[in-house]
Amino acid sequence: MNRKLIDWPTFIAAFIILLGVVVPLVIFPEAGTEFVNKLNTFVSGNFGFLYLLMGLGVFFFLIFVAFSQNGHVKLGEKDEKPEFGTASWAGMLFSAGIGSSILYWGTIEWAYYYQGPPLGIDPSKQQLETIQWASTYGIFHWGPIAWAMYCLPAVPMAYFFYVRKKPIIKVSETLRPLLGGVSDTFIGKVVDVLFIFGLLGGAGTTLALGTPLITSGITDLTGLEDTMVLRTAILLGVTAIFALSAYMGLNEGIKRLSDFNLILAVFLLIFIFVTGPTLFISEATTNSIGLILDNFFHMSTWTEPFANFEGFKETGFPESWTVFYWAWWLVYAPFVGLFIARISRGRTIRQVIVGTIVYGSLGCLLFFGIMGNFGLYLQLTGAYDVVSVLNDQGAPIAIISIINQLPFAKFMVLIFVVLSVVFLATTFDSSSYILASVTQKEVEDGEPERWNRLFWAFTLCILPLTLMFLGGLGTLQTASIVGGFPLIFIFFLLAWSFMRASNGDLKADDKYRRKTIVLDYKKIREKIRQRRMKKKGTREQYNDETNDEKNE
Ligand code: NM2
Repeated sequence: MNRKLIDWPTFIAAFIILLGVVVPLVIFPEAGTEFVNKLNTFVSGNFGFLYLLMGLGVFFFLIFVAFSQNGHVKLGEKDEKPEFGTASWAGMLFSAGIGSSILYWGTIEWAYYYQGPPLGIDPSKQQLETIQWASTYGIFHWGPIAWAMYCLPAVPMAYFFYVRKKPIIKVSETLRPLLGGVSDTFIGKVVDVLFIFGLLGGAGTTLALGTPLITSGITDLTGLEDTMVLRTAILLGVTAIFALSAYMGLNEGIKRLSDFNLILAVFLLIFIFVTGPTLFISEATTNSIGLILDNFFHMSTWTEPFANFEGFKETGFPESWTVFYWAWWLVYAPFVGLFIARISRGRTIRQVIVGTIVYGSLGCLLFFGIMGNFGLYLQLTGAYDVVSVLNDQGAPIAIISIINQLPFAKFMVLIFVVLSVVFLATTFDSSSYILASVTQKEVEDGEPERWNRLFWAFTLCILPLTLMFLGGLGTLQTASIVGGFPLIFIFFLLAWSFMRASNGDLKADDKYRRKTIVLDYKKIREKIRQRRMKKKGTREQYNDETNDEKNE
């Protein structure tokens, strides 16, 4: 254990911030909840549009970067090969950024939209529009804009780490071209730990959704009662798995678990696709792609501004769904960005951007298209009334009962439960890994200290667990979503800092190239001159010799 490697101010500040948020919630649960809820209503009610604009802005910014000169820049040496093959890279990226929530929302999100449709559609009529949007909107919320948000911090961080060769990936380091020496002060530390708080809340949301899902599955399989003890046992079991994976490191642990995760996920998806309504799933998913492409701008900017005028009724859909989702992706983004940066050595910036957005969105499209449309099909054909189960018994039971409609039901529920555990673990192992990296001054051989990884693995789990027991987990989630608000501005700074640094480097490169071309040109002229001289010399010699012959 090398204590010198730890960046103690950041480490301690991060820990104190976490305790500073969690302890008051435990001591003053009611006052804390009221305060945080008010803040949340204020932020998402008044600044929801900023989240939407940020999402759209980030997406177009990255497309611009990918296809500009900056996109050609290689993260590493010019002739370096990617550290991980594309399949492993895409798999790790997906497993880190996506947790068990995709199994949760992928299966059930449509049922919420089916009852409370978007875009001002009248919810009292179960019309075609309601159904198509129910099948589509989830794909949008887990689509290209969301993945662009994950990618934005990755690009500057990877750039500074691999191209400018800074020894550590940190937000403050990445902002140095703008902030200069301020990066080393208290403000730099605040920027570095801010995202840890957001991550804790985002992870708390993930755990709060994932644990009941896993317990419902286990209850269904074993007949055990869904109690707090069972939930705690499950959480500790999951923690043990991801702590081990983070402890073993990037290649031995995280990559292996992520490969396993993908194999299991592909099996589940293929099974549902083949044994379920294959044609319906294919058609509904294709239809959704068209709907999203047609309405991309409308969906990404829909703010319901005219609700409450002229008797239109406000649905609250944009705040409760799109803005909430963007905020949730946003609080995860610095961590996923750091992780993407870490695994992208040897790729070009364009490959990172296009790969993250395309593979990420495609992966989510498969989950939502296959699992969501399977549930929707059960509802529409009357084979199973998912909506009633959802309303009467809650989402986790509704989800497990959808899986129960598959052939070999119990076996598939088992696969679903194992997959939920692994999906949770693959998100948490990478977050512990990253938390350990940012609380160090330097990482030896690219890997942070093992005890540091374990420390964060347990912290990430124990704090939400405490709140789950004592109440206040919901408040923490809301708090993190609000707490992530400043990230909108940090995103802007990250983009700016990257453009400044990379344009500067490109210009310097250009000058160097031009200089070398001029130098080369000078060299060539010199060579030609020498050759001419030589020729002239030989000609003169020849003339001299022939003259001599003549004279003889
Ligand atoms: N996001 C992708 O719970 C999870 O699956 C982790 C959630 C931000 C909605 C990420």
